[in-house]
Amino acid sequence: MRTWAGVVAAAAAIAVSQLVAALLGVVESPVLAVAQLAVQLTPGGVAEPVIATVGRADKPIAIVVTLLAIVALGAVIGRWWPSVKANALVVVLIVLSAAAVVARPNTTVGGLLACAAGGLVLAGVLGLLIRTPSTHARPDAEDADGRRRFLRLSGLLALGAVVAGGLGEVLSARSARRADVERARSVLASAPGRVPAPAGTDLGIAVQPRWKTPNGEFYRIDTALTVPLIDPADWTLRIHGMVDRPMTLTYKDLVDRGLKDAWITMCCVSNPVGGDLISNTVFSGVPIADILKEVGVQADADCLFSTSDDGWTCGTPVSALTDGRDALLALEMDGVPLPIEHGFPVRQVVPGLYGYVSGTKWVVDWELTQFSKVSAYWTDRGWAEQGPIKTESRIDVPRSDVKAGRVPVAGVAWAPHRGIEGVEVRVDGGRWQEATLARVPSTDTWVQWSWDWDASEGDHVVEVRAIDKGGEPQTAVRAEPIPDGASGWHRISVSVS
Ligand SMILES: Nc1nc2c(c(=O)[nH]1)N[C@H]1C(S)=C(S)[C@@H](COP(=O)(O)O)O[C@H]1N2
Ligand SMILES: [Mo]
Repeated sequence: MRTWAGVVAAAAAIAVSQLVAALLGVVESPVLAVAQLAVQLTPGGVAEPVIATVGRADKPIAIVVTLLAIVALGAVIGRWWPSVKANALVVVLIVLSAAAVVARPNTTVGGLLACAAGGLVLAGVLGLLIRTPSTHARPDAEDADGRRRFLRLSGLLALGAVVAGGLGEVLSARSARRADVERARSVLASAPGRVPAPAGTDLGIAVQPRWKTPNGEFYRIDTALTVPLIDPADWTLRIHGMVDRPMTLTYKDLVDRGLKDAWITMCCVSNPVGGDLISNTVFSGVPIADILKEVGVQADADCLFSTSDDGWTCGTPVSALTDGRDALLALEMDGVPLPIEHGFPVRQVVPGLYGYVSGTKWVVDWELTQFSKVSAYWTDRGWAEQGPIKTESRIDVPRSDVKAGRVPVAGVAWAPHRGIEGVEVRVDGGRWQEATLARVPSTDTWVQWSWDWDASEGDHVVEVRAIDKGGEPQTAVRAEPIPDGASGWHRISVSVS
């Protein structure tokens, strides 16, 4: 009974804190702040396999685990109620959630009030429930009347919690804010597919992913449980640190400079061999090199340390931003303003570097500094400071078992900014055979390849490897994504009948 009372009290506390947060216009409620902090405190070695297995479900899972943890804590507090211990735990819960709120960027007093409200409701509901006869005077006695009263009361409270929580969701400052930002996004110039994919980039093989990834299929990786919602009119990028002329840019400043289009393949360092955390599209933005020239980067600054609106950080080598490659402060992808999930209003994209060291979404702050003085979100968690994308190749076709005879084998290969010179395929460890390559507009994108296989009946293993334009073959050495990206040949097993 006490445990149940604790559960109900915790549910009521969560609901009320959500409601208070919504009423006070808090964009990130205490529950979300706690979940986000838990994500941040998860060591890289744990995060990596979790992301690899659950993929995009990582965000709802983090929130559900947080809710369950709070409810479990409520159950413990209920068991101990009333006691000094139980009260102390309530205080601990308030302090911890308040700490989580404060630890997040954009903290408001409303968030702290929502924490306090949650704690008070927890204690209040327990006080109410556990004073009822069935749990107070003789908890084990068969006091049917008291029992019924307890159930009715806790049922009512549980219902109230659901209603309050639901109301909080409806009133949620977040959904209103999201609608505002979507509106702001929709009035910006937009021409989906404005830049068509260059001719010959697609081999046109059925079931193979297109060379240009549609925005809706572009892979997504970030630590944001709820995405930052930024009105472009409010967006600024503050540039400071080891520069001669610090400055702050607005969205309009970028638009006024004119946008450059560049086809860029982005890849996540967590992409396993054969994985799909890689996509290709045309980004439009202002060359980062131009902006760095304007602010005057000091000679001994080797790192652009960028911070997003949600506090995520990233260290990018200044050399990769100023060596002439199409490193962009991007406003658009595939002709439309960045989708909110992909960094609206402004993000970075740098050809040749994994996203964790280059692709800051919702970027708001640039500090020119030195790698020896800073450490970024993922380097803090065991990933390498430098993250050039490794040469890799993947087999996409065939996807299932095939009939004997002529079988198209096809996929993609990439060595962004070095470029792909050739792709080779072999069957059952035999001789490497040269695949045909599709065209590409630059060295910055992946390239489609295909090879015709005269398949004989039986079980076969097909393998692929790429050679970059420097003549360097893709390594056969298997490496896990941690610390600087997976390597090894992708192989598939095919049954031919
Ligand atoms: N603000 C922010 N930017 C971020 C991240 C993040 O967690 N937060 N993740 C990075 C990583 S690890 C990758 S691989 C790319 C992914 O970009 P996408 O989601 O648009 O594909 O974004 C990068 N930028
Ligand atoms: Mo990533």
